[in-house]
Amino acid sequence: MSDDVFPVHGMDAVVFAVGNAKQAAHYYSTAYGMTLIAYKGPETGSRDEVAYVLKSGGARFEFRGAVRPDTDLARHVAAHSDGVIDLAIDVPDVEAAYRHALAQGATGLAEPYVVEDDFGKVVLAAIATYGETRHTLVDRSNYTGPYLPGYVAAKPIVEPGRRMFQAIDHCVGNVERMEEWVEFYERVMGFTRMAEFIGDDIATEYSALMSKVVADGTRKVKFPLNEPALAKKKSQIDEYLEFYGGPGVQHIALATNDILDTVDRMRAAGVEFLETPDSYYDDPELRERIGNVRVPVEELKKRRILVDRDEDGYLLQIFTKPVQDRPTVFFEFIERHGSLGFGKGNFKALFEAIEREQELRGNL
Ligand code: TYF
Ligand code: FE
Repeated sequence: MSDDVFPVHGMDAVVFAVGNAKQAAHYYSTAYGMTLIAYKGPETGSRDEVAYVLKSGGARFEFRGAVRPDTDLARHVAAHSDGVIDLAIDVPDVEAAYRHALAQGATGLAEPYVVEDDFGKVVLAAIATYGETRHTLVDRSNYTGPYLPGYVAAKPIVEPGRRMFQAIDHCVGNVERMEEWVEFYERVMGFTRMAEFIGDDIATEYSALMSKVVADGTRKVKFPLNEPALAKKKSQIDEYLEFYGGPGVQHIALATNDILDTVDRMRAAGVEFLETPDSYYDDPELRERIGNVRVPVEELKKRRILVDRDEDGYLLQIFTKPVQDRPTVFFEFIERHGSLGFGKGNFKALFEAIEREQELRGNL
């Protein structure tokens, strides 16, 4: 028995609105090792937009592109550039989740509805979250098709190789008032605050942001929320808000079992990562702080992978540079060994690396 007011199974998909979905599908296939599984477009009866659905293990991304100019999707891309429009959540009961959310004050964007084809049926509904982002609530437990009715199965763009990540670990939002959105997830989804946060102590010293994390009861869906903090320097969150044109998804963290291999192959494919300075690895306190990890620090240093330990275990993590023209959305790769945290011990080094990039862009 569970008294969870808003049970979830996990993330269903991250949906991106992009200027060129065809090329995005190619990039995420060749550089992120993802596999194209489904498609819709004019040839399949979708007149106004194309969509490419890619997966890597249990992680699913959808890239949507406008075929016609005067559509909401085209407007979204013009306003925000490439970005995340939907953090879709897999729930056991869409109707119950949607009713609960609305009763708790959420804005409904789509009443529960059923879509069907020969593969079965899917129940969907949608609620609004920060900025122009939404949460589609999905129950696909009675569906065996490639993605959703309306999409056809598609062949991989390149020969599928070893995958580079297997799950969505967490999805981070940049907002103007973090506490407002923490309370939103507590109230609307019954999520709870996780221990890790960046308070104004760390904020004023070097991060220039405040951050809190909410998660569902099973910790399968984790949403950190950042807000800009007044610090010595212009906040990276302000830079995001300015260039994205409002609140939105800042980064998606992807779980990998072999971050060394992931980084090696992604770098070889041309993916750019934040550069951590040598001093991070040469600091004698690092080895003390992290204790025994599965690889020598030298191997981490070679690849600029960060490491952090807490009472539950340790984690390895690395961040890409922004993946579109604007300094907005980026990715994190994370290999967890017991730790449930987000790399608190790395915040200083991480935010300094981000600020070096901000400075190069003339935005500091
Ligand atoms: O998701 C997190 O909280 C960590 C830390 O701009 C973090 O990845 C927080 C803010 C940020 C980059 C990383
Ligand atoms: Fe993160």
